Amino acid sequence: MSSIMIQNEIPFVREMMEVTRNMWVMGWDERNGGNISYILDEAEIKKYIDINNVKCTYPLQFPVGELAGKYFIVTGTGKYFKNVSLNPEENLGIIRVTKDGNGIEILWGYADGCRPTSELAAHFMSHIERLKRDPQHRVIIHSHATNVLAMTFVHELDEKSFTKTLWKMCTECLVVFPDGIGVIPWIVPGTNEIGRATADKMKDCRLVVWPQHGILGAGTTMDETFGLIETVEKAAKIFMLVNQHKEIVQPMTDQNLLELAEAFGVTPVKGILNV
Ligand code: 2HA
Ligand code: ZN
Repeated sequence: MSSIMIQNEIPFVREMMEVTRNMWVMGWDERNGGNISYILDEAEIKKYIDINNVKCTYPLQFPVGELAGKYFIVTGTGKYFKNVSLNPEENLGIIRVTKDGNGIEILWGYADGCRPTSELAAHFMSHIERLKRDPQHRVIIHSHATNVLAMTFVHELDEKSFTKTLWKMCTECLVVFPDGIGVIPWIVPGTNEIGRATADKMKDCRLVVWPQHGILGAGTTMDETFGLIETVEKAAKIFMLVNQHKEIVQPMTDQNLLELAEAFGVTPVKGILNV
């Protein structure tokens, strides 16, 4: 069996191959756009790789003591989602945060010598905040989802208003993300600053929009996290389609949203509905 076929058999590598392929096919992650990190259990990794064989170690600019000893599979910096399923060992890596939280150890992958995503600060800082909220949290996905990005050019960037518009674009939205969407100001990508701003929003919600850039989603599984972004992207697409017309003739009302929340037993984040 070739090494690619062996990698196909590893469930978490397979999940990364499938989700990156799907996101590329959706047209959301052009070139090296987008990145994913996924927390793995040591017991699961040990079935497939030697966790004592550290290929290399390097320091982090931002200490992450809260993640010390944790394992992740992470897309490589500069790598294309298009190519992950063709060559996972070159485009993905498995890393472990050092015991002091000041560095990472590469255990597998990045075969041509690359490193984890340039957005590692945003990923790690967001993982820390989401784990505080939910010990089952595992996945952060960043994507250049097309219509979300487009919407940030034409919709006001107030996060309450942004959330409400999306809730009203598809009936399922409020049920899928009752905790709403955080929106940060435009910040240079790949910096600790964008990481900090994103993670601050992740304290209260699982979706953060980066204006004129894309979106981050957080979840307990790959499917859930992908599904969150997919739902927002669909709603943003409806918004962009509807927005080509002068006015919405049949809007969803705040009362509709309230009834929906009651029917599905979700609690809309406070301060958005006026009923
Ligand atoms: O991985 O998407 O935000 C490239 C990017 C940076
Ligand atoms: Zn990006």
